[in-house]
Amino acid sequence: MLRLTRSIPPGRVARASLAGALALAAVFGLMALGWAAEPQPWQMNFQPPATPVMERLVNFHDWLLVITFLITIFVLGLLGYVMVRFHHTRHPLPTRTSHHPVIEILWTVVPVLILVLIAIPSFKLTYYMDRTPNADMTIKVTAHQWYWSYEYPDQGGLGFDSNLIQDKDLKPGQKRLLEVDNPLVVPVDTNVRVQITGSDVIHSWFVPSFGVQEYAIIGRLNESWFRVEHEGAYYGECNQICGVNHAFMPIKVVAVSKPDFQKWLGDAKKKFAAAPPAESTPARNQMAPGAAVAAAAAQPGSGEPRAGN
Ligand SMILES: [Cu+2]
Repeated sequence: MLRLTRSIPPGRVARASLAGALALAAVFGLMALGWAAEPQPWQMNFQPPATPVMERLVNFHDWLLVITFLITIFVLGLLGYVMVRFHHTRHPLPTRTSHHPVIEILWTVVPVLILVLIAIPSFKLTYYMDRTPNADMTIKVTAHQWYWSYEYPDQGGLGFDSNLIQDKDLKPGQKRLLEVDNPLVVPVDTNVRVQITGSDVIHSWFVPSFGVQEYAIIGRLNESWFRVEHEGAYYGECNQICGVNHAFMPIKVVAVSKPDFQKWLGDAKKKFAAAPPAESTPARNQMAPGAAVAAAAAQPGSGEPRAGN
């Protein structure tokens, strides 16, 4: 059985976001609320990181927040000093100074140094996120108006479509607008290379707790990667406005233990071999009548050949 429970140790989350939470608390009197692998009402911060990439993104964000906080306090202090010290009651005769080379060099060089200080770890992280040098498995994601299809090229071309579960079909406990019929299932502690493409318009495969956001573009194969550290269900959405049902193509990734993944693979191969996924049938999703016609007109010839078919 797939386990859908979340199990991120609170200590790790707390450490990762400590600096950010402290800074936020100092400024706004707020603490980070609502840690979960899906969006929460009134959420103020990131979802808890589920991959090393997202952990690094959160740490980098927290570090930037501290720098931003210090700069803001410094500028506010200068402003306050000028307002008090040079108030016309205290300083009736304004100075005629118009240039001060030392200060001018300082206020040019110091911000440049700060930017360089930020750019170095930023570039390092960008390259780290970009792709994994040692992928354990590959998954191909194809975006359609308005659903996703997933393929496992390493697993004999296993492939299936992932569609939103309509409100009327939701079972108790299922999340509205986030739940799908066939989630993407991956093993934990595995470097998963994701290749992402599109079949009609530009979409974007975005799973916030993974730190993965990759455009799905027709005729291009974009790449990203993730390594899920804990079993659980992780939710995302298309985040590129892609048409009338853009909001109705959620992403659900279920991470399971390696033995459970093998078990799932066996079942899935049987299930999806019995009912091979139809390629790009635009009318199946909830769709406005006019959009169905437009999408159907855009479809012929644009379908991706599916591995294994
Ligand atoms: Cu989309």
